[in-house]
Amino acid sequence: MKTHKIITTMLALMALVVATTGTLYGQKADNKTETIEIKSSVVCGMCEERVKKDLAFEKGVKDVAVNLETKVITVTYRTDKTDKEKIKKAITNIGYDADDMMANETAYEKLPACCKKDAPPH
Ligand SMILES: [Cu+2]
Repeated sequence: MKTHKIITTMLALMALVVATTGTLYGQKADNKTETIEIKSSVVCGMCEERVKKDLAFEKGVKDVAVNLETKVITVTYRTDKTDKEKIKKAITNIGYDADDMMANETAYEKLPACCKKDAPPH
């Protein structure tokens, strides 16, 4: 009977340790995010959808917002998984400028005409 109680207590303590460690680790990972703003060349809602969809698959990216008026892409990412340069590169590979980085030419050519830089606002 006594042994049983000790084992139960030990199991309970172990569960507590695991739970606590898990929580601490989770918080630590959550704290390692950064939000950046990247000036881009998005034109319309299609661009917005395209950028959001493609960046969602990019490693470490947690959240993407596109402001079509200011042409700024706001990205929240995990600093332990990726960095600003990689995200900018990913944006250029979709066919859009990212700050000082120019859009990948091949990707840009594949964009519909309405989504190109020189397209009138619509
Ligand atoms: Cu577009």
